[in-house]
Amino acid sequence: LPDLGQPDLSSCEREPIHLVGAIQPHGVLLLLRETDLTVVQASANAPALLGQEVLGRDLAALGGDAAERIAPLLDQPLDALPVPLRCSLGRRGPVFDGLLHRPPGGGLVLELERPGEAPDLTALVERALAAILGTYTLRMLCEETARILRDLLGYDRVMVYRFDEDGHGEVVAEQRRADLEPYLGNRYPAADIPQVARRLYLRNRLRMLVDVQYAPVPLVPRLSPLTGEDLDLSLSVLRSVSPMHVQYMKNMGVTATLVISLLVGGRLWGLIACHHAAPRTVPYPLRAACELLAEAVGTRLAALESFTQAQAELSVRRLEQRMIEAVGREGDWRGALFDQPQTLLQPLNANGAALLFEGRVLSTGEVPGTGALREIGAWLDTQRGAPVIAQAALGLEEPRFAGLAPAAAGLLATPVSESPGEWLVWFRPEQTQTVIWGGDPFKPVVIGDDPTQVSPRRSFAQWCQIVEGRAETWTPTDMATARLIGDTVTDVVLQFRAVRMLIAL
Ligand code: BLA
Repeated sequence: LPDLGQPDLSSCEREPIHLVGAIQPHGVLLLLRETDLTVVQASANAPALLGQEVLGRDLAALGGDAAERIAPLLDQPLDALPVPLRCSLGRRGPVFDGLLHRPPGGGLVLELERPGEAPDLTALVERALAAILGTYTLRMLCEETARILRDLLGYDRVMVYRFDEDGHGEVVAEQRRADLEPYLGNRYPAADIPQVARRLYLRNRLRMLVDVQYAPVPLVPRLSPLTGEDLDLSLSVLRSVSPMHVQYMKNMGVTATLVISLLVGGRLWGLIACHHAAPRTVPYPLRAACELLAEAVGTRLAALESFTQAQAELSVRRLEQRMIEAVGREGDWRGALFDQPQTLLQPLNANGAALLFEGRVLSTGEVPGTGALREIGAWLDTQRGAPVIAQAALGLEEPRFAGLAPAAAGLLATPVSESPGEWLVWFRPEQTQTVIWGGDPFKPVVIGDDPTQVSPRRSFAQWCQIVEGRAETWTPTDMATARLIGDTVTDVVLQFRAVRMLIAL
């Protein structure tokens, strides 16, 4: 393992994973000078796999058609996405699946893998795309995604892993070999996937770890002669994986992985993570198909997320309608807010809600007692200014409310009038309260100082420590919805008070 200094989580962020100077052994990497396609740097396994010395020689002289096939590609940028290049290398040269890109600092990186058996993909991809487009809830989409990928790739386990607002992960869908322990519902702390890796996964959308037992193959010479620095392997498919992560996979009993980024609106929404107990490679055409499918999943995720938001807005409109009707019928609007609690709770994914209005308290679901609610109202008055007040860890922020967790660890509030003490408040429980886990999540785990003892159970224990006293963080969408409800109620309150004044006259 690299010397990362003190064994703490910040050390993970200091590992430059794209500058490892080594690849996995299932392929060959060549760095070519652009002007004459001379090989200036190569993975140490090149002579063995290509049957000849390559350093210092130009590609055409090595035999095969690689040089010819590269020539017409040279006017492309090649710096965002590697292009596939099926080519042969050597006299009676074997055929390779090649990928070509331009790393920062110049030159061309050509990565070669022996092609494997790939099924006829057209029909498979068409069917998978239809299945993805046919889903109409996020859950259904994630489950379908895991099923499609497992059918297509045959890994023992396929998980859809979703990031929350704080970067923590949750396994939201899973397909697995029947005898494996389920990971569905598992949570992992953000630190399990360092920021450097997440940034990389925005650009390099699919990573394959073929065999955790591999010996990394160094690049020769170690530094790129074109830059005098480590070759930037950000876009490389063969890049040697961080030893920290390899150790994690070993501790988990996993031998091979394939992980695909799920992007929504340019942000890393989550990952599709495939695990296998034996070494496993996926040939390039099948990987390309998976990347395409992940792209479609991302597009569908975006559509379903905005649909969910539109539905939340629609249900606020209905709520407004019901409040106005209630004013006409009962002379009061408050009942309408609470007679169908789900319309109040569901759009905000909250477990409880309370209304503080004209000295009275109405509530539904899991909420603190009336005394505590009044105290919260008084505290909210000191926080006035913003249209919504969001606290994921109320008790950590305001110790006198610490006793409200775990049932009401997080609070989202919006004023319903100009008057002090008049608020609509939603509550969320501590995150650990909502976890479902196949095994026993609360089985004690000792967290030592040894950072190589990384494993899912230790991660879960770490996550529990991190989120202690914290509810799931309110998202910008939650805040927008709360504001919409708050504004709607404020309007109704204004009308209600105007009507009451007229009647009093
Ligand atoms: C990367 N860690 C990752 C990745 C995942 C996880 C999914 C991305 C791997 C890829 O894209 O190929 C974590 N994987 C999990 C978890 C599960 C899983 C939690 O399947 C549970 C089911 N990891 C740590 C710690 C460090 C760390 C403490 O837990 C830091 C010292 C590092 N994780 C780490 C690094 C990478 C990583 C450096 C990048 C690996 C790479 O791309 O080279």
